[in-house]
Formats: sequence, structure tokens, C-alpha cells
Amino acid sequence: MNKQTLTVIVTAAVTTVIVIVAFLLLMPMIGPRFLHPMMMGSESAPASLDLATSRPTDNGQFIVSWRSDTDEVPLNQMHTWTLTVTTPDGAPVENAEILVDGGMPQHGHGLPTSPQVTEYLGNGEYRVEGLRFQMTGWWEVKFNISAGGQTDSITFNLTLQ
Ligand SMILES: [Cu+2]
Repeated sequence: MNKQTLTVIVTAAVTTVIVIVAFLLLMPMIGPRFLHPMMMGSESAPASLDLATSRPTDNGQFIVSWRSDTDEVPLNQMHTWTLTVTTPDGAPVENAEILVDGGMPQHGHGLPTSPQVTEYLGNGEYRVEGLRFQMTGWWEVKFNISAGGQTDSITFNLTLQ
């Protein structure tokens, strides 16, 4: 083996090591983008996140609260919520038209399912079917509510462990 060949081999080996080390160091940054389904719960939600389950809508038209029909919001399991909509005075809002949206702000993806309000239960309560959160972390669930000629929306935050 001559000196030139040895130089080429050493250069190739050093380059390989540098590329591997650089890749490992960059993983925390590129990971969430490319390996996001495998990186469950690796990011923490903002500490200031409002996790209240009962809040006024963005423009104060309605007061909305949600509860899951399960004890806790389950991971990766289809389940149902009950949404309660009242006026600011606490009067039930009847027969509202409600659209559901949401996603994970830190991951740039929406909900994996298309939840729907399927039934008005009376007393300002609505059944929301088809919710499923397929990974841990910070989720947003948004409701756009129209009733009595008024439309307003609300974004709830929840974190799944
Ligand atoms: Cu995600």
C-alpha cells in the first residue's frame, strides 16, 4: 500500500466519522420534522399553555366547555366528547352549527380523523364523535360555533402524556 492510497483511505474514514457525528448532533433538530411519528412526546408544550376546559369563545359570544366521555382523554383511541355551549349569561345555546378542527402546532399536522358534532343533546350540550389523538404532546381542538346569527370560535389546548 503506497502513501497516496493510505491518505485516501484515512480521508474517507475521517469524512465518514464526521458525517455520522454531524447527523447524530443534528437529530434533535431534524427529528421532529422527518421522524415525527416515532418521536412521540419528545417536545414539551409551552409552559404558559391555557389548559382550561371551559372558556369564552374568542369574541366572547359563547361560553364553551368540553369533557371527554372517557375518564381521561385516551391515546390512539376513538372516543366522544360532550361540548356545552351557553351564552355569557349561562343560557343554553340551542341547535348551534359546530365545526371541529385541530392539530398539533409543534408538528404542523392536523387531526388524524374528522370529528363531527353528531347530535344536539339538549340543554346546550352537543355530542362530538370521532376524536382520536394518535400521539402524546400538545394538541389544539378548535370549534367554530354558529347560533342565532352569530359565529365565534374557540381553541382548546390539551396535552397528552
Ligand atoms: Cu404530532
